[in-house]
Amino acid sequence: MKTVIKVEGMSCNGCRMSVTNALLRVPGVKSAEVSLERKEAAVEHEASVSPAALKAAVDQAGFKAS
Ligand SMILES: [Cu+2]
Repeated sequence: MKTVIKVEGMSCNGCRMSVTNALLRVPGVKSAEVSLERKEAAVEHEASVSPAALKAAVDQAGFKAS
């Protein structure tokens, strides 16, 4: 499954890596491609992973997911 979420608050490549790593730590996530320019994250994951869990991980990392 693939879910694309909007991510607010990223300003540099460090932010991008923080968001990427936060998403990769969610169990069931296979890959995460985060774009600074588009302010979004494309996440490849198993069906057991809910969009809410992905957004929560981003929020906990200090950013704003929607
Ligand atoms: Cu940054």
